[in-house]
Amino acid sequence: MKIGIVLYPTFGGSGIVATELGKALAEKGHEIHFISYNHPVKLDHFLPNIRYHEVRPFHYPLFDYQPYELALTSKLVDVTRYENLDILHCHYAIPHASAAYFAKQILKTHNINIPFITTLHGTDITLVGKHPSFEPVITFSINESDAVTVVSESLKKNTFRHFAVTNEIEVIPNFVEHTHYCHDPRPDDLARMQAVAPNGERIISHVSNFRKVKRIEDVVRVFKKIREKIPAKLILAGDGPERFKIEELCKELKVCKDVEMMGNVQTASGIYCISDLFILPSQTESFGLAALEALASGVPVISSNTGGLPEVNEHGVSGFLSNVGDVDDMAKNSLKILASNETLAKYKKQAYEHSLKFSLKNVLPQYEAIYERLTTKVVVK
Ligand code: GMT
Repeated sequence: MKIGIVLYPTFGGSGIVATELGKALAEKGHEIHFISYNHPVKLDHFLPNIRYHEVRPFHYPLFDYQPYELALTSKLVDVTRYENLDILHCHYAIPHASAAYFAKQILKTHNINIPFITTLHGTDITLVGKHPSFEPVITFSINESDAVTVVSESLKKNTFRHFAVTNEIEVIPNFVEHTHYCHDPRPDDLARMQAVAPNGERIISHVSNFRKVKRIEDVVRVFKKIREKIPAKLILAGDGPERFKIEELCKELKVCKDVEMMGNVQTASGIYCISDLFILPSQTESFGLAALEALASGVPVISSNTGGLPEVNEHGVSGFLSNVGDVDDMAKNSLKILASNETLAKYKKQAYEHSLKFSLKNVLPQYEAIYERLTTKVVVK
């Protein structure tokens, strides 16, 4: 099948899921066409059946705002026609789903009827999409999509709560390819572990895009409480608007010497590989892909109990859930896991086993089934 995947090329979870999905589909023999404004950060290898098409808005001095959505629409029309695509798969509603709808209408005038599927990832619904400047367009594009998927049951509920959706919504959870994550640290991992924690300190980590919604200040506060009881180091990976504030907080709490700020990393698997615990205390989280990546590396997770996180992190099994902002409870649960080598080993094992539920081989066929369904019947909308 020839599949156009429309995505954000950045480190955000939706772009990562879209890229990994495309790569896995290509490995299975599908022809994949990634469409975005930049080379996707996770598209680090090429297969003969993967192509990348760049959207470049035309700059004209009259425009205070470059009309990206129109450039994307034209690109979707162009790629669909010239590459004979069978289906478009949009990751993140804004502006991908509405551009796909518009492209579909244009393609009808060329006697091409292409179905499009929209995968909602979270902030396109919970934070950005429901804003009045987007809401009517989002509602319309969700209802006009030939299929709609969301990454968790929680996001499905939120979508119905915030938008007048009449279309069916299917839940397909995010996934991991377990072979991309380490289980037994190799010599270079052990060397990194030695560099971060030379005296065998416990290694705690957090990976995100450093936006306010991630509540990274809670990570630092939980870490301070852990470190008051046991020797520990904290790795913070990622970059974003909160970074400066977090650097200041580390100074204020006098934990800087035990905190490693990594900035953006191409792949976080090397960090999970040496971690004993992963903390994700988000204000809202439709899924929490980073938590799943940690679990897949056998790292237990301390998270908030918001949104889709309870679907990813099983309380008392793969880690623990606490109310948003309850740093005392998060620290208490962290210490429970880190209490001894035996408890840590138990939770590590349970974390890994729990993550198998989200393995690529279970999730990929669910997307393929939708592609099959939409391309075998003629959809007239
Ligand atoms: O907030 C982020 O981490 C970025 C954002 C995105 O759109 O890329 O992530 C959302 O989609 C991810 C992939 O499906 C989910 O794992 C994240 O939970 C979700 N973020 C939020 O809901 C805040």
